[in-house]
Amino acid sequence: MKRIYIPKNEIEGNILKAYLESDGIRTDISGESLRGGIGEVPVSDFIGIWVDDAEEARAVKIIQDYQSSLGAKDQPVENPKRKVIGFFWVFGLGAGVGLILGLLLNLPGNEGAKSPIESADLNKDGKPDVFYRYQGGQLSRIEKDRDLDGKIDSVEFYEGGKLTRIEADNDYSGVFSKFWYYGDGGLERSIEYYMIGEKPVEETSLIIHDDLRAVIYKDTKTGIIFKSNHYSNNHLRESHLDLAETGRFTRARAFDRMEEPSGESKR
Ligand SMILES: [Ca+2]
Repeated sequence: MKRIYIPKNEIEGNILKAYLESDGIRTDISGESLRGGIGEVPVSDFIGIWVDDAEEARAVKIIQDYQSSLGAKDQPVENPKRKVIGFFWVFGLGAGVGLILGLLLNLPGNEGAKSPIESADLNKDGKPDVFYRYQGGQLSRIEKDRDLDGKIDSVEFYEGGKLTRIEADNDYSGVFSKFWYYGDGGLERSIEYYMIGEKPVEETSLIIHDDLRAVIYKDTKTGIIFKSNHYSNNHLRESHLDLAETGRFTRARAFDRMEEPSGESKR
């Protein structure tokens, strides 16, 4: 086995592993710690992506293609645990901001003051349901209460006037569980958290130039990727499965243009 790459973070490591394995290259991400608890893995513990010596050239090429398709842009380090805390933080903040704003906006003499926050009342019930927050004169955040229950359920983040991220509570449960990340090429990645029975799932979609390329399903309790779907021209072409969560894909399915199964192999 040969180490060919040190991923920047867990997500990149998992995506690359899925990519390489979908091309039939046996891949190990070193460090069993990767399969440990969610968010407990410091970036420095990532020792690397390993492949068989004979596959080195092919694997390096696949990784280079992947990177150039991303524009070799530095992504922020993802920390899943921070993210989970993130939703609650945003949710709490949203509720808090809503409350404070409600008070502020009702203060007499506040009109005309240069506030870093503007709001709109879309359903005209007298209560604002969209908040625009500014930092240094620039839009930094749009917070929305889409179901009009008084709680923020979607937050758009802006940097330099450009949308960088959306966080949403799509089922209005009070937990922000869906995240979209935008780069120069538009939507690059989305992550959704949900349960399949007792299994907490993190579903990561990778989009390159408006094309869905891969969707990776991870059990966040075990840290194991149990399914990796690969697309071309937005059609599902391959699915790699590790339903027993052995840590290695044990089954691969191919799909035809109609997304009907056209072949299956076991390892
Ligand atoms: Ca709401």
